[in-house]
Amino acid sequence: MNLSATAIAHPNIALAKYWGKTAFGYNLPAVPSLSVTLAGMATRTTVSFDESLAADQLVLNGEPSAGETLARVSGLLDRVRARAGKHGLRARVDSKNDFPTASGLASSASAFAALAVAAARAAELELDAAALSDLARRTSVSAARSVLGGFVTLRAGVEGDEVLPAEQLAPPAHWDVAIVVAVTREGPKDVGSSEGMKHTMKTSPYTGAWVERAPALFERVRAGVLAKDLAAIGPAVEQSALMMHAAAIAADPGILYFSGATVEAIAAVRRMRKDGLEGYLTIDAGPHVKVLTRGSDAERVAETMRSVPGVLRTIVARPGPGAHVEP
Ligand code: 2P0
Repeated sequence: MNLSATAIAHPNIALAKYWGKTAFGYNLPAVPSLSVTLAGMATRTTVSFDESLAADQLVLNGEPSAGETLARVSGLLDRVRARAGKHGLRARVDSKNDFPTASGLASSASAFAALAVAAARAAELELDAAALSDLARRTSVSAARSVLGGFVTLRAGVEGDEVLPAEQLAPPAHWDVAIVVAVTREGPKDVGSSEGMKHTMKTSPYTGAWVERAPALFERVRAGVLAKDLAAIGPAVEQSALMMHAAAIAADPGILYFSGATVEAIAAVRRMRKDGLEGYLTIDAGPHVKVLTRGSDAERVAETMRSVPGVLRTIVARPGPGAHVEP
């Protein structure tokens, strides 16, 4: 019996941000989000259930890993074991990113999407994309989105939700856009997303405004993606990111993910637009700035961003597929 499978998943970038969980339910987002799953960068994860193992084992990018990360992995494996009726069976998990962890691209999204797909297949569970997305969401909300390809939405959790999967809004070929990542630091971030959003929700006086206004921004982004209208979507994309950061900055104590280079890059994007090159920024839980632009403008935007003081390098990413089992 070969209870082993390998899956590939790609990172995603949210154009309408998720930040904060609901007070009820299990790991449910407080606001709706919309993301683009990216091609070109991938996590490749192999899960092997093995009767001879006494405990789950995790190897991350070639190094044995334990503690909090292994506990999160085991949490997802426990759900798979419970569904498959394989309670006593431990697993070996081997996961590799082909992109650097400090690249400004969330590795937890692709990591837990790949883990969900590989673990379900290895346990011989027949789960559809919605069930796999819900499984990933229970460990990391953004991972629910990486299960699907192209343009992906995830609604906010409501009281009574038992399952909450992400859904594909449009396939990768729907719209020729690119995300230019301006990398401003090589190294780990200060405050992790889960911790940062929890602290924001608990202590920021702007939490109410964020949770109240995020759905309208999400709707604008959703309509703009469907209409392939960059000028319509852009201001909402920027406001979603800046409002999320404003809420975090106003927490007690404030969480500031920006560096000096982040601020320089924000100014550069605005200057670039004035000069006629259209691109809109978004920023995640780190100092890197990501610019949404037309596919045909991507290289020119990347060149502009590389000239910004403090920008170390750029990565050009385009819409890509959802998570899948490696044949
Ligand atoms: C997003 N981020 O929508 C937002 C914007 C970061 C900033 O989703 O606690 O790793 O595992 O659900 O998904 C990163 O948070 O947090 C994230 P958990 P997650 O992409």
